Amino acid sequence: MTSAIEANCDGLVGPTHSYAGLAPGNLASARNSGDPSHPRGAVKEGLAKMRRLADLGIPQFVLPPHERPDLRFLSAIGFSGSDARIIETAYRTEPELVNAAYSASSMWAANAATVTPSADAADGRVHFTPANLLTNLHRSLEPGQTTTILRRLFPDPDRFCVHDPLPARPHFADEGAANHVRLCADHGEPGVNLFVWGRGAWEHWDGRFPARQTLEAYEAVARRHGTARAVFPRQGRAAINGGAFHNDVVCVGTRTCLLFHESAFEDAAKAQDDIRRTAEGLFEPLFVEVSEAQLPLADAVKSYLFNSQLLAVPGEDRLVLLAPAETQETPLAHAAAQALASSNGPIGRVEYVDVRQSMRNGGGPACLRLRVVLTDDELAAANPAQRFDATLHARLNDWADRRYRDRLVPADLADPALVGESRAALDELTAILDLGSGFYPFQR
Ligand code: SUG
Repeated sequence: MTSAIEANCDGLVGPTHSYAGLAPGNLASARNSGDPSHPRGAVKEGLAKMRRLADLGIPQFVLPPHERPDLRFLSAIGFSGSDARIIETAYRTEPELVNAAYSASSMWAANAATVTPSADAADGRVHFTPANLLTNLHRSLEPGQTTTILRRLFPDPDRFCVHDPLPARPHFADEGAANHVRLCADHGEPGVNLFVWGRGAWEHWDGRFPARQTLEAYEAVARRHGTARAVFPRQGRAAINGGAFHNDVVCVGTRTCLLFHESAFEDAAKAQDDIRRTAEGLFEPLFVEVSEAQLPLADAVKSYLFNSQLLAVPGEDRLVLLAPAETQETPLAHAAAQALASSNGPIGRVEYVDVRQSMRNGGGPACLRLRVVLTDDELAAANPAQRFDATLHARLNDWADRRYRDRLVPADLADPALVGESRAALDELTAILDLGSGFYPFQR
């Protein structure tokens, strides 16, 4: 057996974190649109979560934020002149486009890419496909920089293959690992890969909210990665209509355990059969279904119980559920979490974490991280300066104290000073994380 561990790569919250109501079907994003945000508080919440993981003995990496505002995007659509003039005219005439150009949405690293560990890939390398995120304008600005980021973190082409994103066509709408779950006996063992999709590319979609992931996108990812043991369950239509814009809002899985809400899959019985059959000879899947009676979908979406990180913690026999504080505060979700931990099932205990700034945009603990299963050699080949530990935590806290604003309101995005502040923060970060020269567009 190859020894491997599941590392987490968290997106660092950027200096322009804001609430702009940019994501239809994401109920929290709509609800909090226009509210003041707290970028410094947000980045520190994320850092504290990374620290918790690192302290539990789980390898943790930092993914740097993207350059925002994306002035290349604004100039591509006809705003010209100095940086200040671009911002000023765009904000006056098309504030929604400025909001998109400023979005710090790359923090939700579960959407950065879909990953196939070497144990499941035909050529024995770790494969990544950065998500094209084309359903939402602000997120469609991410794939290019995400590709650069992943190639910096995982540089050795003999071990890692960071593909280009899929073609940016609606047919191949792709949201990365937010709709992918890998089950296995142990991380280094062969796994079963669940690629959960919302709509078929040729199908007429008339749901209340967008279905962001197509089946065809995931088939293409599995094909180019050479992913073994792939199953393709369909997301529940009712779940999408109820605000589960990604499957990870209603489902999470680690090792042999798949925890999901009754509404997560269009046909839950078939999904379980397919998984069981594909896992035959490797492991016995443990399905933990939470019923609508126990936890109504609306409460699941409000509390983000299923957007917890389900962790195999070194030295602990059973899994740990790292849930958002909102789960603790939603009575039925709290009861469901307690019931999971007190039953004799795969989950041994629950911890709660405060990521409220991200939650207010619909991003829970699981949204903030990209999971990458790595063998010891692969782990050693990742950029060491991005490995999170107590020293990096202190450095980044200090950096955020000096570089981030405490508070941002929507009108602040019209302030041209924010462009320079944001660049200065990223320039300093480039050195801290050893990202190399010309990493961001403004540095080229
Ligand atoms: O794509 N929110 C993100 C949240 C992503 C959560 N990720 C996972 N579930 N894996 C989204 O909907 C809101 C931005 C705003 O409205 O300002 C936003 O993009």
